[in-house]
Amino acid sequence: MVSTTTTTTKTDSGKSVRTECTGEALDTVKKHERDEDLTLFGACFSPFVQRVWVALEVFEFPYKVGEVDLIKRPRDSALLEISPKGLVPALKLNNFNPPKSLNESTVILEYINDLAETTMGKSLLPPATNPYARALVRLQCHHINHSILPAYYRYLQAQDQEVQISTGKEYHESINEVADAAGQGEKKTLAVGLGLWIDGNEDIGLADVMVGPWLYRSTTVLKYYRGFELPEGRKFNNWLHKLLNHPVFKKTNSTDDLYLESNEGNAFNRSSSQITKAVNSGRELP
Ligand SMILES: N[C@@H](CCC(=O)N[C@@H](CS)C(=O)NCC(=O)O)C(=O)O
Repeated sequence: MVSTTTTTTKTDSGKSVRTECTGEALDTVKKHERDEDLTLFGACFSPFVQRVWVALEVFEFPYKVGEVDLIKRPRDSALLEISPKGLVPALKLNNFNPPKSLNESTVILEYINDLAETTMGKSLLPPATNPYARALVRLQCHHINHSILPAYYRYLQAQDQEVQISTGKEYHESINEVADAAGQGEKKTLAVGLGLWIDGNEDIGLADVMVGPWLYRSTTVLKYYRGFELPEGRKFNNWLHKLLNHPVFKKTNSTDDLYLESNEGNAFNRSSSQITKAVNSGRELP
């Protein structure tokens, strides 16, 4: 059920994004302060960064994590060198001379997964011997990037109550569709590698990593600012529980207050982020 609770019950206190992780995420940052072959440039509140961070933790690659102050970003030439649009996540590959870099969370995720497949035989995807199962997971990922994420931000930024209701329904629907796709994938292919959706499977998969940060923010940010409730049902609840309580997910999660505070600007549609501007002008997400 999409509640009609709106921002009218909340007051804009003018808060901005936070710049230091809290809770378990802070403990994880402290364990990754030494220089390594991989440096993750991130921001503590960013769901796109969390995707990449989760993958680094899944495969236990040695990495260093560095916080970027996105408000001061234009002056942060170190970030612009490795991420031309000034977006996080960005990954610096220090084992090349000179170092190379990557940006775009989906591309970085695929890179990390390729590294894991070639160096340790582990993967977030079904085995390469089942290309159809892999393709189904990639379809889910496509839906996450092209339907779920835009719907999430349209909903979070909507100020008018009617628009909040319609965008909330659209977001709810897009989550149901990814769950349906997971269910169909389960019927059509081997369950191996299809991630936490499969009963009894504890191995996190690519689609789990891709959508997890937004599902978590649905239970905190969207719940708080919009009264949003995720879809219900035994299978969905079981999936959500396994995903949000997965050790790698928890290790990269800050405390709820950080996400609520950092998203106040989005919820009152006054953030100066590239996502906010894109949504307001009807453009694709950056
Ligand atoms: N398509 C990009 C989106 C990344 C993105 O929008 N990151 C936000 C943080 S959540 C950012 O860096 N914002 C800085 C800005 O708006 O200038 C990805 O998947 O990596």
